[in-house]
Amino acid sequence: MTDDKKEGQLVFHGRTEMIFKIIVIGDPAVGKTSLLTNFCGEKFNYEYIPTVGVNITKEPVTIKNDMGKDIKINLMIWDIAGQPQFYMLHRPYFNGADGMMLVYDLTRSSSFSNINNWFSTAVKYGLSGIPRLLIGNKIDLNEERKIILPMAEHLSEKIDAPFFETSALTGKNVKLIFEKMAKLTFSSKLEE
Ligand code: G3D
Ligand code: MG
Repeated sequence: MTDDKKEGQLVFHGRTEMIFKIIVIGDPAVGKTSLLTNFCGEKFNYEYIPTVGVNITKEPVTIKNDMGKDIKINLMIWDIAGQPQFYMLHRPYFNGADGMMLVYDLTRSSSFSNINNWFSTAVKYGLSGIPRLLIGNKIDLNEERKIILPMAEHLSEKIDAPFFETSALTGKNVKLIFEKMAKLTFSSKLEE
């Protein structure tokens, strides 16, 4: 790790660059890793942290602040590694998260109902106050859809998480959700 990284771990890089920890949670096979690979593209580069059972990748996103000035946000994105034993997540995964993406597969009802459990777990670890997004992935499989919009909108209100539908396969809305996550975390830090 470079000195630069160490110092920048939490917040400021000369005022215009910030780094946030984002966790991506949801049932196996909903497309969490695929969303990341689609977003990060060819330079996708994971660092595997065996003790926590996660892959971590860093991706810059540029957003505009209220003054119209460009702000570079580095998203440090934590993705659960494949092995089932790691789905029993523990504290280090959640610790210090600045934002969370709750992902379900819109063709699979169980992955949608489990969002409540994923959210409760995050709350249990003290993350009730951080920005979050509700993401229905695999919209390219619209004909096999099980989760209709009113259901998702209802949950979105209940857990206070803006809702988007994406496709990691076609890339639809993928960039949008990561930019939205960057904006929400940035705004929440300003309020602190
Ligand atoms: P996970 O990280 O949540 O466990 P993965 O999920 O990203 O590993 O994806 C699980 C499977 O769903 C993969 O298929 C992947 O290609 C597929 N998938 C992910 N996102 C989408 C999507 O938006 N649309 C469609 N149609 N498929 C998607 P395989 O066959 O490789 O297991
Ligand atoms: Mg995965």
